[in-house]
Amino acid sequence: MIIARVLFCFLCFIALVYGLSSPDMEIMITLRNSLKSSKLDWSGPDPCHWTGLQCEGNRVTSIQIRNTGTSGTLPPDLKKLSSLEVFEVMGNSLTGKIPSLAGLESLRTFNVHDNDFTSIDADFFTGLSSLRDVILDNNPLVSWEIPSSLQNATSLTKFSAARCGLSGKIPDFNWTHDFSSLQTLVLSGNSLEGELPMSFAGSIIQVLLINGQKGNEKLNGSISVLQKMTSLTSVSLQGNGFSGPLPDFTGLVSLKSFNCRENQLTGPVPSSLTGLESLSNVALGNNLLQGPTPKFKSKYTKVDMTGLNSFCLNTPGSTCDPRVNTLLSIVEAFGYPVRLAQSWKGNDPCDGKSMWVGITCAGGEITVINFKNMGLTGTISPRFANLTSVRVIDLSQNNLTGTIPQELTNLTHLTTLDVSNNHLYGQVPDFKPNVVNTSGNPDIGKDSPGSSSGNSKAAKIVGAIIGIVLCLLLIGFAVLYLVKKKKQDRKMHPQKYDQDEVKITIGNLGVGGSESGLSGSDAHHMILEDGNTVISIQDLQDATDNFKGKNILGRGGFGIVYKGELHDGTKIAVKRMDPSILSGKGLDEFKSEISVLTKVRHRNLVKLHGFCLEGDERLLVYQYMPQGTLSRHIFHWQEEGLKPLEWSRRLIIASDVARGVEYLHTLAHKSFIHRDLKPSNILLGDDMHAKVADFGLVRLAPEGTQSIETKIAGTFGYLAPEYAVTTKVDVYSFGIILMELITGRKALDAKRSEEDVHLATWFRRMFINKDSFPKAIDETIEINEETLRSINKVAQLACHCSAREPQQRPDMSHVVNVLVSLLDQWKPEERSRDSEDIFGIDYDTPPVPLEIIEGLGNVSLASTFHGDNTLTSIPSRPPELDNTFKSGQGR
Ligand SMILES: *[C@@H]1O[C@H](CO)[C@@H](O)[C@H](O)[C@H]1NC(C)=O
Ligand SMILES: *[C@@H]1O[C@H](CO)[C@@H](O)[C@H](O)[C@H]1NC(C)=O
Ligand SMILES: *[C@@H]1O[C@H](CO)[C@@H](O)[C@H](O)[C@H]1NC(C)=O
Ligand SMILES: *[C@@H]1O[C@H](CO)[C@@H](O)[C@H](O)[C@H]1NC(C)=O
Ligand SMILES: *[C@@H]1O[C@H](CO)[C@@H](O)[C@H](O)[C@H]1NC(C)=O
Ligand SMILES: *[C@@H]1O[C@H](CO)[C@@H](O)[C@H](O)[C@H]1NC(C)=O
Ligand SMILES: CC(=O)N[C@H]1CO[C@H](CO)[C@@H](O)[C@@H]1O
Repeated sequence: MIIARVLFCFLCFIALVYGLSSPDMEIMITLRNSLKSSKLDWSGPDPCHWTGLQCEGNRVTSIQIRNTGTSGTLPPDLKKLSSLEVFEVMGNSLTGKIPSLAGLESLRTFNVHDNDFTSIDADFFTGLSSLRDVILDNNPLVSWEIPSSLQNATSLTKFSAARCGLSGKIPDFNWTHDFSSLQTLVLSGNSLEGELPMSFAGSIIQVLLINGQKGNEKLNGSISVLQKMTSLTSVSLQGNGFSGPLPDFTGLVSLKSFNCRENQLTGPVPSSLTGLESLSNVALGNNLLQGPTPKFKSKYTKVDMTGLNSFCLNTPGSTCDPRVNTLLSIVEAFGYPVRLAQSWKGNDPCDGKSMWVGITCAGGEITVINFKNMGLTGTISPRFANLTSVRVIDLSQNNLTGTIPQELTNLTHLTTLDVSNNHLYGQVPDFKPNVVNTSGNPDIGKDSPGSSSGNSKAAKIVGAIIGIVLCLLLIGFAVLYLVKKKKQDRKMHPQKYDQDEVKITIGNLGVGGSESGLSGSDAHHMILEDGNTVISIQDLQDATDNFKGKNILGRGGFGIVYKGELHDGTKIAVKRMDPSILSGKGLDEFKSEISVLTKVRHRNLVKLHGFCLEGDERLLVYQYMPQGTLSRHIFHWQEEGLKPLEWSRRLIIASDVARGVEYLHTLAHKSFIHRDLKPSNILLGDDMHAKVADFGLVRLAPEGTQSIETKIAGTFGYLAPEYAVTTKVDVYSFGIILMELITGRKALDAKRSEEDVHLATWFRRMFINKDSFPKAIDETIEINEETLRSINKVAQLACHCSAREPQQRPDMSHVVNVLVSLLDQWKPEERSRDSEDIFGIDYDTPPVPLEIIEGLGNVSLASTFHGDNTLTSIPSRPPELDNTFKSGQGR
């Protein structure tokens, strides 16, 4: 008895020491001391057991204390939590500075909205290369600008900084290139000024809310760049100083909400907007819009037109007077100047009362156009020729470019065309004598502006010099490249050259994943990043007892997986490729796996320790996952002598897998499709958390391409019905896995009657009938009212995921949200028991995560198809939008 006690105490002591030795302990205690909250239970020696915290190993990965009435400050050295992935403290009363988290490479989510923070460091975003979601809304940060360090956050999908004291300009970053995943940009209710950066063109931004900038200087200039932002779904520009016309909306086929109220927009509402089928909300009031009052084609479009504009008539769709149309077509070439739009109201330019600026009439006909010195830019429209009665046109002292249109010579009554002091060029058409005055246009008579002979000679000489320099540079690079390539070849075949070479380069990778972003067979060379160890064949032979049969963990289509142990005691799983398939596809597969795994780091994806490419050997070394595959635990638990999985555990596994796949789908510059998701490719650790394995089939989906050439691969039963390989094929497979988790039945069960062979079909049938459904649930799951509710939700999700039509399936981010919210709803008692179960165990096992690779996939590689590569996700509509439509200032 005494011995047992002593032993127990000793174990406690060990656990305590171990707990305290967590590298995060010190900073977590500092954090605890700087926060005040009555709701958080942050007592106890192990931070991993504190409310709202999650750990992996003994490192804190997630801090989520939203809406907990917490006050206090954040410690300046918070970034010592170097494994932190999720930081969410929204809806509290935290004050002071948002400390720099520069360098936290794994940080994915940073959400501090609705607090009382007053400052943030300009280097906040430096090195945050995994950062996806940033939400800073509603904090009284004192005047700060969007920092240039944001360019380091290349994985950004959502940047929301509404009402948080931003000033200055929206920086002219290379938005499309640097933020190739950015879908949501919210900057409402700040004090931003300046113009929209032209580099927004081509971006995949879907939600752009920049309404309600305060102060005198607001966002201004043209909104023409929107035309090239074809992914936009929701736009609010309300309450700014934007001017110029509405752009062409033809390409914006997903646009649902467009709010441009309270700006200085001019020109007619284009038919590309009124005809937009996708549009459900549009608000145009309080601008200077011209032409006919728009009539929207779709009856589902809700139109808010309250407030003033400069439309010719109030009845939607009624056409304007021909003179109005002519004048509008003339000023179109000037970009619809604000000054004219302010003055030109109504439908009669010759109505003595309304006094249209620049227009003089006689007998209802326009006789004089006087636009002298109005700061006009743009060109002279040929449509002047429609003003058949005009006598005088004065366009002098503006900044007009282009040529004088030939059509103007048709104006038979024209006595004066004064275009003096502009920047016109080209031949002057033949007018009657003394009609045209072109003085003060330095380039008039020349073919193009600035083509004076002296200049062009100088330019030619400069051009020649630049050409020569470029040639020399090119030759230099070519030589360098050849030298480098030779070196790399040498590294490729170390046995041929030098056995001591450490860094290995693989040529002709089957997929991209190289820094250059090359994909397909175009990718030439990839230097593996530091940190991926090359492990020698000798070490692997030692580790696996020279690949002894007793160490075999599994067999797959491409080779055998062995269990092993390195000299330092690290347990590993070694995937040894079958020599017979080392060439061709097998090798491609192997290389693709390396290139993907070295890029991909996520706690729900299996980790690659290292690899070995020596002689004919092609070996991958993974962490060992002691609990094996998910199939073991849901289909074979009886044979294996395991306990069946509880529902809460299944839910956790499902959300782990969903997170892993979501990550794959939304990687920074590239998106990966797994294509062979199934329970034998899902591995469990001792903490019973899941990681997705086997990226052998993952192919890089090049960004921006609508279709990719792909090989069809995968496992029957999990394979989506369509040929097109998009991220939605994984969503389908995931739906099937959810069904398996619910029923304990395999995707294909040959023992069943013919109509029930396919799990998906059977499941749907059972699910439709609420009475029969409980019979479909795995009988090892203990059902009570609450579990049943949860299972029902998951069943619904499973059906949604495995919908026949890919576009009907949700995105993985939606799936993650649903599962996480189900986990959140779990009974508190269940949860605390569960989290002990998850995290407590970490201190009993060695710190090295142990994993295995199994299920290399009975994969067939078949013909080539073109697929529609759907990579974007539609974010749920932000609450922001509804408010901005109503209040305008976005408060
Ligand atoms: C953005 O970066 C890409 C790649 O570096 C480059 O091709 C492109 O011209 C850049 N765009 C702008 C507007 O600088
Ligand atoms: C936009 O506003 C700035 C001041 O913030 C001003 O200098 C600039 O001329 C304005 N641009 C336009 C096109 O109105
Ligand atoms: C202007 O003239 C062109 C041909 O000269 C004609 O097709 C067009 O309908 C006219 N536009 C208006 C607004 O009168
Ligand atoms: C006209 O252009 C010149 C340079 O091209 C510029 O300096 C001047 O400010 C411009 N004037 C107006 C009224 O825009
Ligand atoms: C001028 O008008 C005549 C007929 O009225 C037409 O044939 C000709 O094309 C017009 N010229 C231009 C340059 O518009
Ligand atoms: C042409 O315009 C210039 C500048 O406005 C003026 O000085 C000159 O007198 C004009 N020439 C004629 C012939 O009207
Ligand atoms: C714009 C910016 O802050 N860039 C930084 C990105 O990160 C590297 C180091 O990781 C810095 O050197 C850059 O200055």
